[in-house]
Amino acid sequence: MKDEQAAFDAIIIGAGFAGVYMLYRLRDMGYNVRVYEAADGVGGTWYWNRYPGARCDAESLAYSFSFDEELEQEWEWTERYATQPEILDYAEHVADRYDLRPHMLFERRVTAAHYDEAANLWRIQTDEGDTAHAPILISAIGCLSVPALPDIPGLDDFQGERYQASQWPHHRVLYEDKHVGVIGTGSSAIQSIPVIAETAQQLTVFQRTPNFSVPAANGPLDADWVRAYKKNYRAHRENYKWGLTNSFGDLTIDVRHSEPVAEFGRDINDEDLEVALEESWKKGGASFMSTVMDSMANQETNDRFAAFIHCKIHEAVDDPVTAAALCPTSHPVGSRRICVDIDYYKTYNRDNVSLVNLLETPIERITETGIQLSDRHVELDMLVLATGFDAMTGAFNKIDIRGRGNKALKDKWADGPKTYLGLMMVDFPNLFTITGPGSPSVLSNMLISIEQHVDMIADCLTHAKEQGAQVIEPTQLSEDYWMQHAQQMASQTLFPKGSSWYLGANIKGKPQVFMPYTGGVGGYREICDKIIAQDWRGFSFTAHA
Ligand code: N01
Repeated sequence: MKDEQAAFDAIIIGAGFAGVYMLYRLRDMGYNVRVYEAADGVGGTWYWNRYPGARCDAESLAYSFSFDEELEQEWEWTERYATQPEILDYAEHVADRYDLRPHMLFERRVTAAHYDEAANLWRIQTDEGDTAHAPILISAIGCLSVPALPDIPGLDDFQGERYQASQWPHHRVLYEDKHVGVIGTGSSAIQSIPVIAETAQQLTVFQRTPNFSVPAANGPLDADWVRAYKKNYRAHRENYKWGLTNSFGDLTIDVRHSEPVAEFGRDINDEDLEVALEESWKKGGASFMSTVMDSMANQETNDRFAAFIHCKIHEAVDDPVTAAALCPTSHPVGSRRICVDIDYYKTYNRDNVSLVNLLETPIERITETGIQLSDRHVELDMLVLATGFDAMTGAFNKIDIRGRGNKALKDKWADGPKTYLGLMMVDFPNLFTITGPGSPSVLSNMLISIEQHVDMIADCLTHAKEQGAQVIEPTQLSEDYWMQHAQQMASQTLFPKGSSWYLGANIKGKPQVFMPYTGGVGGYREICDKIIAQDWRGFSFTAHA
């Protein structure tokens, strides 16, 4: 089936969790909707990221939809942190349970989206030649969906098996009897390294910048515990929405368990902090960072967290040189997304695993048979690239998006993304960006942020209808204010010190602007709710002439 000049009430790009829920809401509102998806199935990030060991670093019971109490009661998660296959099953279950697939076209990559001002329509094209239009266009393209290839000479010369973590093949990849090399030590690598190490003959990890990682303390979920938790699901969900237990959720029934032990690092002495961090470390998960509330705002507090993790790395890794190389010193803890691992550091004690510190022996080039370092050649049968993404703006730049007066989004964002609330943009009327740059998105549990944005978009469309308006757009003043506010908020944190993908620092030539909103899901929701209560302050709703 192919769409030719097909007319819809709304077009959604992407069938990940954002696209799925947006479709569910709009169909319920009586909209005729089409979803275009590049993959041959739903799931978005969980469709593509099939690398070994891939699992969520937010807890399953929190990283799931809350919009339907029956759905949340009936779905059974098996582990504290769900694996990629289980999350993909869940996404497929949701699509089937609500009969959403008939509205989706798969294996269609939207290549262009142009706003036709005279008709007040978004006209889209796909790589399969589909053409369609709708007054409303919704981007659900994900924040981390465009892989970044490393800029290393000779990358295509390699004659062995080569895989990209975020584009992992669907067939089974075998490591037995193979010399495997992994480039990168971000979340994807840190999850896959312990799994590859189990069967590879030899695994060599090529590390440029070490990352901080905390243990997941993963395990099967206890049925009685889950039953008790689900009795209070509504209350837990409410907490997550407002960030009361921090955005990563909480696995204890007693929500107080995860409350910070101090607001400021200065209020807690070294001994007490050590005890508190030890308890958080044992408990596992990224909520380790909220043991003291100013860990991401105060360098001294952060340094104490860093020192604690350095000790843990030295405790876990037998070889002191390897341990020292694994200790991050170039950035504050959490300023690059903290990793959550299962036995990552201990993996370096295996006889078949070695670490190459690229800061000492950089890669000169990739060869037909391996990697040429400054001092030696490492022979490889398989190369795994876990080298990250062109985050947050990369997926937008892949589409030729044009607004009023044929203005290209690429030009508007030439110095960094500009949005109102991460949700809409001046000169791009009726284009909504779910978890776009300028919203909490990647700094939050994505499911919480997705639901909030989708509900807000649904309310916004209802409001426009009630007003008799067909054109929705933020004002220039509100967009400028939001960008200024978001940058100011970020500057009060340690995040910008991370030289991370949050800033676009991992992509050559990309403008360095801190992209996600650092005010937290609760603070952000409060602002959005106020804006709505004040008659959608900062948005203009006009009739199409
Ligand atoms: O990517 P990354 P990722 N030579 O950008 C290295 C989410 N996620 O896919 O830092 C050598 O973090 C690079 O080194 P450096 C999560 O939000 C979530 O791992 O540039 N190395 C770095 O070590 C996460 O933060 C889950 O010096 C090169 C690595 O590649 C985000 O995705 C799981 C290089 C890239 O790390 C991205 O994580 C996985 C070169 N030329 C991912 N180029 C969950 O659990 C790059 N590197 C939900």
